[in-house]
Amino acid sequence: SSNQFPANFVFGGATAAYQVEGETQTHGKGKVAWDDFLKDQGRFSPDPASDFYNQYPRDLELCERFGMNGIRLSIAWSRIFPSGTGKVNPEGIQYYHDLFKCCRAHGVEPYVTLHHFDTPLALFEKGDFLNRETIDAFVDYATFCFKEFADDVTYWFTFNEIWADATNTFIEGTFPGGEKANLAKCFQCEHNMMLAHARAVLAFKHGGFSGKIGVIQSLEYKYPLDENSAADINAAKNEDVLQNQFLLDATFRGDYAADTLEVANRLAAVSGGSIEIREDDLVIMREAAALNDYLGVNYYQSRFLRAYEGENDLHHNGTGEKGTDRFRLAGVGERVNKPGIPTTDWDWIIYPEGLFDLLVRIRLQYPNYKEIFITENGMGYKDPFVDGFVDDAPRIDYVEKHLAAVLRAIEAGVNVGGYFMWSLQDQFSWTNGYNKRYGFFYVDYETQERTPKASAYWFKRVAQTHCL
Ligand code: BGP
Repeated sequence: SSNQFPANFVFGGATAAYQVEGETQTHGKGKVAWDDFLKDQGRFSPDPASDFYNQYPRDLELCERFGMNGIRLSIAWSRIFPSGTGKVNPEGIQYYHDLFKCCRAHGVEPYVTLHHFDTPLALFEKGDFLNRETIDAFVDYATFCFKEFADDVTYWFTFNEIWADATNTFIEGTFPGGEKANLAKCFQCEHNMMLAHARAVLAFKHGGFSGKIGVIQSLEYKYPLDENSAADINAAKNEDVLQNQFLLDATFRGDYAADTLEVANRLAAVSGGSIEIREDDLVIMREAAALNDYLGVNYYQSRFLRAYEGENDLHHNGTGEKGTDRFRLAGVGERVNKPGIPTTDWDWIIYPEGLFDLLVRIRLQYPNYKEIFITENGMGYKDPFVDGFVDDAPRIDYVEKHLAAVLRAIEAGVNVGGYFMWSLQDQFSWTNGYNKRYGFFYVDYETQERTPKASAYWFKRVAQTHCL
């Protein structure tokens, strides 16, 4: 089997505005729900994070030095429209022009996400994407960016991880305004965000902008714990529809297959609700489905499911104390691990085979997909800083195995255009703070000093030789 990536394959690191920029209350930026949520929680602050607002020239110089030809960035909606709609903030607009120009100067192509968990507070308070007004506002904001940054940006993504936004808000309850086990709201949020995606795609394509556009989904392969148990198979299917198939159908079909709808409606009813899907929505979504230029896949882990009919029992391991995570959702299933499969300190299952299985599945189930970018993949690790260096061998091992899975998928006929490790530099993690590090570049949060880790040197060789 080949260990060679295609000649035009993109190698890069990923970031998100709120997780790297800092300066969350300055330079005219409007508030997001996270600001007060984190303050009230009192565990950690999003300021200064990796101070990317000021440090980006250094980080982009590092990208160039370490062989990367791409970077994932997001625009903070509330830096452009502080209240979500209406008046713009010229300083925020100028900041992104400067940032994109600096990317070009270093030969690093920006892949830009419009929304990465950071709806402006004014819209969040009115119901976020459960309120259809937010959809209109998002399309206006997206269209503004397509025009304003037409000369700076070629590659767009509408949303980052619709599933993560929906489940962390409505099932796990770890994001602002969080509720637990509300399956109906989770599906409604997914549908409304996919409608917003579809409308933004149409605005882009009908507006005659050049460049490409797609959406980023976070996918996990769902395996039944016991392949011979009908109940476990059903649990795996439930979770698959919740996280994967509902969103992939919306992306590539523009509507929902009969088996998708059957599961979605049944699960929504478990929490006493229903999903509103209008016929007009599907007309828009079907048109957009044919126009996606690519799909971004964020992949960290897969799941083994067993049937579960007890009480809801959800506990998020947000501290890195191994073995504390629990996900048992009545009527859906229970996530368990298979003996012998390694996990991280945050109980994330390390299973590169799942990435291969997912990529092949997309090719088979959604043959109109065109191209896939791995827009996030990486390993949260405590990264001991010893004698001025971080030897993150477990991360290298993790990335190597996942890149090997990508190569196997390419051999199996899947069109994968690039890989962005999460994350470029160490950054703030929404529900874990700062001890869960992911970066190629170690960040000393006191001094904002960057130190390339062993993984950065390893990745440089892969990126330069295109060879694993
Ligand atoms: C994805 C998000 C990122 C990032 C990453 C790691 O869900 O798109 O924003 O945070 O996961 O997750 P965590 O920070 O929870 O470890």
